[in-house]
Amino acid sequence: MGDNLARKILKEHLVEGELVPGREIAIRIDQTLLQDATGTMAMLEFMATGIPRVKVGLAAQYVDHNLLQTDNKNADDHAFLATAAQKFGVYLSKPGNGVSHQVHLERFGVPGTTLLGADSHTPTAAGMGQLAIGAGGLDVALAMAGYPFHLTCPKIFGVKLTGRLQPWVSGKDVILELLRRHTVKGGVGKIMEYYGPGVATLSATDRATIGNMGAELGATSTVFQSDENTRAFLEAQGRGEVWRELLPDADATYDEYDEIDLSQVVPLIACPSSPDNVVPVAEIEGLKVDQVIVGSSVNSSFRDLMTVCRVLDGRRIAPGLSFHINPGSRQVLENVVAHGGFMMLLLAGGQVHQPGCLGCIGMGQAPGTNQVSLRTFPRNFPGRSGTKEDRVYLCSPETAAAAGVFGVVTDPRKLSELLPWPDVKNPDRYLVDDSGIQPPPEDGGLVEIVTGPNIVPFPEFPALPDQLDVEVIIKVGDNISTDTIMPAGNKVLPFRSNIPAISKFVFEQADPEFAERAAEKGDGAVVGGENYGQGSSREHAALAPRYLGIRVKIAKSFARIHRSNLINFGILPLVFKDPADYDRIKQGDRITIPRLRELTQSGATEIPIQVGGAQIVTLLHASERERRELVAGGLLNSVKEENHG
Ligand code: MIC
Repeated sequence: MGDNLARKILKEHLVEGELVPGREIAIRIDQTLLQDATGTMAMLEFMATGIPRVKVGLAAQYVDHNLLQTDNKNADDHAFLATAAQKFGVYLSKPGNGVSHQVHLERFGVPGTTLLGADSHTPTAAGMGQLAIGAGGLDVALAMAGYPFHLTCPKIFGVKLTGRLQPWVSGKDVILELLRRHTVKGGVGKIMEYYGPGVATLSATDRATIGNMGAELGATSTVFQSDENTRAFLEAQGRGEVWRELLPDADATYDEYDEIDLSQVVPLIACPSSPDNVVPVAEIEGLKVDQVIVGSSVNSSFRDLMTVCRVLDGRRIAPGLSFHINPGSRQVLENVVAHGGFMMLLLAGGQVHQPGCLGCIGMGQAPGTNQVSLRTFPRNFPGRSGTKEDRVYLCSPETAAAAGVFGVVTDPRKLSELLPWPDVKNPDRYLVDDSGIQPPPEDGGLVEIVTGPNIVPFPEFPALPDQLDVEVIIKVGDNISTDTIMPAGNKVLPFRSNIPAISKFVFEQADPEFAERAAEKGDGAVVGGENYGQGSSREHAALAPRYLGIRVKIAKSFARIHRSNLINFGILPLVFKDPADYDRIKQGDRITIPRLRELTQSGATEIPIQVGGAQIVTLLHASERERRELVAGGLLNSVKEENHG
């Protein structure tokens, strides 16, 4: 029985445990990625380890989220990151140089290596044959410090691709098809591995798109083979020497299995407000569109943008519609300019923005009330755009371009009536300009870190008490995303390095009084449904509630990264043994958890809790290591304990 590719890479990197799905393993990390919104906190956490220089093969710090400088805060954070990067041996990708995922693919990714990134879309690097995993900032900080990364050994979900995509259909439609079939929970606890003859028909950037949005399936990672297409992309980047071939064994097996005939995939669109609310574009044709945005975290590559340029060439954007382009990197922008695409966009009436995440994380580009916005972004969780009750749809660049021309949702295959399918390919040789990347000096010892007033020291948390007596501060439903727990956007993101300040925004959209109530009550609990904490890797969705006194979250199930983040900051992630018990708890109830410390320490799985007069059984699925962290009051406390014996 042969090995699949994910297993091969895991085997090569395994430092603890056995590759048995469900068991805890630890893997060696070769590269790390931080972006600025998660990076300031992660950098502070790295500093707390006291290690003078990063111990991974390559560490990169991107500034791509907090690009608006409306006061000192973001600029202060950038100065902090730039100087800390120099001091600790980290490559810095400066503001305007692009989105971490695209730039990492272009300049740093190496096939067959592991990449741990403080961003859930880190698996974009699947396009490069990397095993890339999104994690909380603290996990990445510890990987930078040379610690292995612990995770639950995932199942490997093999997706066999056959056939070839039809004109006007692209990688985005493939991942939307998977989301349609398997939902936002379908990948939890799994690595998605694409294999079969259809893979060779997909470019590195189409694979990157599919990898990026594997995060929307809840998957731990996504893996693609490293083949001639990977080599072509690396050679076009002038980095051909890092290529190596990586394939699954011919008789590889998978824990789960699905198959997609690429020739049968049609243009798809995710409707408000979940990435798995997917229908064929044809089904909602004619819906008036007010705004279109192409680019940001995903679908911001040369091929994607140039496809849009070619559609718009010699045409005008439909009246009344605003059409935005957010290039994935300066390199993409330079190459689009060199191929004449920029002029096509400008003459068509498009708005071209600087490379970065921008509206994808609610940094500007919010739609107006009741407006329909079509975006090639990966997420459309409620309110993420910055507008309450927003109507955000997710689609391919082809579908976005068709809406730009017709002003209404249109199956992009109808563009054939106006022009031949452009079939844009990535260039054989990109224009490469690394002036936006600042390499670290050989010795950063003398570099002084600039710490502005927005950088507030990391809060300290006490150890787990013997018993908890808490009030349920909020009860929420299924699939609550970290955008609901800890919103992003222009108003909130600048506080990512200031936990006391950012904690005021926890659950702001769902319940504006949450933060005040939680702080007033002292210790508290949150009750949730299935897949609680899906979406981003932002550890602030655990750290800020913990700061407000949340000690326990009880849910029907948790999303992977959020669950780890909860443990990292000493919040107990308890799961209802009987999901029906969810209905027996309401907001305002008092919960007592006797012998909690003892039960956590002893390895007990069942943790009985008392609600009013009744008893409910909850489960604590946690490894020995995680239990130590919970008892210590969080991962940093437990690392400090270990280091001081
Ligand atoms: C996202 O798409 O939600 C982000 C912005 O990339 C986040 C990171 C963040 O919240 O800082 C992610 O996916 O992890």
